[in-house]
Amino acid sequence: MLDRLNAIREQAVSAIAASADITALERIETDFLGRKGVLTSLLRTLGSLPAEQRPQFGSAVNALKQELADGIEKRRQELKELIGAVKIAGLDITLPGRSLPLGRLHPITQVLNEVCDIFRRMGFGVAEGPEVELDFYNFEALNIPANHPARDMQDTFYVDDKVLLRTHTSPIQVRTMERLQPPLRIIAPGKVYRCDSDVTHTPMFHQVEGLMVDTDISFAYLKGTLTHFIQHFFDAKTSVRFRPSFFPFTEPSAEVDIQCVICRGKGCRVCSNTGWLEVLGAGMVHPAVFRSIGYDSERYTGFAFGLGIERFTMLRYGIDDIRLFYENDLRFLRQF
Ligand code: 2U9
Repeated sequence: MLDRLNAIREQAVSAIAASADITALERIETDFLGRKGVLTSLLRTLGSLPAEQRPQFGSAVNALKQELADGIEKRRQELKELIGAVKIAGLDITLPGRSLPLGRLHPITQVLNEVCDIFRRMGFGVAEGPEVELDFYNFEALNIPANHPARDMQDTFYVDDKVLLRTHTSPIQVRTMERLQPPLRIIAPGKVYRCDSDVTHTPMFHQVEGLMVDTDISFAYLKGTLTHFIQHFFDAKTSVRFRPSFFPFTEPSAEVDIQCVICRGKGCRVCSNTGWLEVLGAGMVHPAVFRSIGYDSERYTGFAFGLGIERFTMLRYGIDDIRLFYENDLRFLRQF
């Protein structure tokens, strides 16, 4: 019986010490000392003990009751002082906690992911590469001649004679072709750098380029793939047109326009009253590009394209100043 009393003491003492507020303490008081509590129930069994043991057991239970009542009272004072001190410090610990601010993806990242997802669903793999590149991968392998304006110091950030910050993600495709044989179907997303800065240009921006190479890839593949992409990104009814153009790395080349998403083709400030917006550049890979990385240009054909993510994001959300993306103003960024 005395062992049982010791076990009860141990249990109660540690519960009292662990109680963090008055409510928890009052629950302990009821459990051990209340009318239906552990010790009261124990006293009720007194009658079943041999008469000579009753006085000793009864006084042991009463002593424990007193001991626990004292312990509970002491803890009650401690908790009251603690709460008083916190209140004096100007804290109300009964208020609900503040929720942590939740971050989100930058609008450029959201649109970049969305563009990549559309091409992934068409079976394109995603390739990446270095932002600090060799002149060979950024220009030479892409049939961009030594006197081309893109190579000018005014347009490109050079590290030294042979090293530069990539001006497009095309070097990713060149490196991939060096590594793998056709058939090839990849997109190349990433940051690119150009010496340029105004309301529609920043020195760093994001591109997604794409490349498909096999034995019978025609211009029809290019038109079909890009029309599907545009009608998924903008609207299934968006009109698309292909205009002849020129790039050193593609022949023939085209610029791709969509019906203006702002005025629906009626003519406005954004489309300079033409009703059309240029959104992509594309073309059939120039045979000289295939030759520079060792593909048989008689056997293989392919198409390539490039787009600027900032431009797509501005058109999607009707934003007219590209610099808003890079000012880190939370009032702007929280809208996406
Ligand atoms: C390889 C061969 C060909 C990628 C291409 C364009 C056309 C193009 C611009 C769009 C807007 C750049 O961000 S932008 O200013 N891009 O017009 N890019 S074809 O052609 C390649 C790439 C890699 C091996």
